Amino acid sequence: MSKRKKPVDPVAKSNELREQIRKHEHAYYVLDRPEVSDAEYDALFLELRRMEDEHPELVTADSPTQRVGGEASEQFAKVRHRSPMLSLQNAFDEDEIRAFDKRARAAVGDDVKYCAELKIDGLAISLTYDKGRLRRAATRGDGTVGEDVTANIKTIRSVPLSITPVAGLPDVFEVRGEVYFPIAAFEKLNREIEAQGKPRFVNPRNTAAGSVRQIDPNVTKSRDLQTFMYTLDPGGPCRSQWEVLRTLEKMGFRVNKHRRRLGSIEEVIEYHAEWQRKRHELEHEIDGVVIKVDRFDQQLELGFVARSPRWAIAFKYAPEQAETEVEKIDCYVGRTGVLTPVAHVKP
Ligand code: 0OX
Repeated sequence: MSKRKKPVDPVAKSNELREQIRKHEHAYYVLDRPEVSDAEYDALFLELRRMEDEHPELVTADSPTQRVGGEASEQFAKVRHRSPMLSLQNAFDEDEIRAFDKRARAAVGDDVKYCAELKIDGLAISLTYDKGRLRRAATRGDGTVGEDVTANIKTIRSVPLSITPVAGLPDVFEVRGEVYFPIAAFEKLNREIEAQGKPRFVNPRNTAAGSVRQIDPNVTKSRDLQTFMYTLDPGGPCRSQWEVLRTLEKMGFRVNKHRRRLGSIEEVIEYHAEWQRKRHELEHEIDGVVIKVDRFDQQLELGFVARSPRWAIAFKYAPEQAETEVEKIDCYVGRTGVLTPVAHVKP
């Protein structure tokens, strides 16, 4: 009998992908306990997005492609963001980046500059200032409603409790950016944790998220978290993303210094390649670079699709690979008798 490959049923396949992605998102965003690597998750997401692009009739209102983010935890007060916290569309290769450039130029003309930033692998936060003082800090949550983590964020030394004023900003404004775990601090924490005979934390990103969502701010304080800020809303005197970064710096925020203003998509591709080579020289993890159409008037023209700006894109890096040794293999027997082997590898 000849074995023939079963044709893929797009409805069943896309439903299955959505279920898998939902499960991984819950593990990652709600429980801070990832079950797969970011690369595996990205691959599933990309497969679903491509299927939905090809068969738009398959898109469901609750598809993970229709939102990005997690659910707010029950432990903290919920806060509604003044404007939704946007998410970034991802590009995984040069073709997708060139297509982004083409779409941008088609909409706003050829006089485009890009603000290129490193994509910090942390968690997004929003800081609300009122008359120059930090009034509230919130996590992204689902983008519309986040969690009030003010007491915890205030323990991070790089977050200004009051800012250096700049002309042209209203009393109340928001600053957004990333909280992350510096690699050295993460290693130190894991050494301490291991000395106590407890299991190591899995990765800096999830440990940062867990540290921000501690009930006791003293725990957050002990974790040596860091920040990089990149959004000012409203923009006040700024006319471009480049000016925002400079202004945030003047106001006292920590801003990443490796940003560049680039005049062509070829330079963007070079910037991406340069940081792929140099990423290990950094004191934190990055999972790509972020490209933003620099001028605000052009951003306005480009607008949004769903909850992603059409003027920005994340140009992601392929997963990291390294060799290790398997130390032992445990075998678990599931409820139905299914065996699940689990390999323990050297960190
Ligand atoms: C980062 C990062 C994330 C925010 C909303 C539209 C553009 N992880 O470093 N997001 C953004 O910008 C988004 N910039 C970044 N540098």
